[in-house]
Amino acid sequence: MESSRGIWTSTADVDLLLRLAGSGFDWLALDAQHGPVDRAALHVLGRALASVPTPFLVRVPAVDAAWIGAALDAGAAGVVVPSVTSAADAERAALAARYPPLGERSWGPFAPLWGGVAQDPEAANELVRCWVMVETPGALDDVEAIAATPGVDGLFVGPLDLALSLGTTVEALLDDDDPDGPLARVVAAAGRQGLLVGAFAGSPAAARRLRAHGIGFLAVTSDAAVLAAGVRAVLAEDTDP
Ligand code: 3PY
Ligand code: MG
Repeated sequence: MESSRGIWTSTADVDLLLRLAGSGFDWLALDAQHGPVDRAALHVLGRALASVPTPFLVRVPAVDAAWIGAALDAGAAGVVVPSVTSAADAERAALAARYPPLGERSWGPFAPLWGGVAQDPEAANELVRCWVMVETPGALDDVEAIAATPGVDGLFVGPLDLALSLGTTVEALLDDDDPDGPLARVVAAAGRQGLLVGAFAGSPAAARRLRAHGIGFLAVTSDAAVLAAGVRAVLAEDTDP
């Protein structure tokens, strides 16, 4: 299990994002599926993050080659592709993340315009990470084929949508220790192909339960959650109003 701790962010505010980038997490995941991060915001955030060492991923809005290319052009170390329902979806995502001859990514990185250096296509193909989300019944049914898809580097579980679409709860999903249960199937499929396996946890308690399944690449919290927790802690400590 490759372990690392990331923070999931929805903000389009560049100053807040830079603070979070320097807060000790191993990586950030900018969520462009839910929230205000559109293509223009992504560009501004990518330019700001080019000046800090913390890598960022972009959760793109859908299986969308244009968005995948734009996220990587903006300097993302990888993409997290949601709502995948089949191995064919996974293949489309993987092809969009790599330049020819491995894929169909179009040339247009912004690093040189921002004072940096563009990775050459071969290096970019080597370094980029294409995470495919497993959060639908279709992806779960096809998980072995998805894991075997060339160019898919990791399986990333979305517990909220997976539970919703399976008609169960996140609690039940995380506590399911059946060796044929959904999380066990994802971990086994990833393991057979030597892939990374990650997930959105959202809280340290959920992260512990996901690690118990062998899932170590985790978005442990989110910008909204740390803000809410900070406010709660301050109000609880200040008992003398
Ligand atoms: C999910 O849990 O479904 C996610 O996509 C995490 O944001
Ligand atoms: Mg989801």
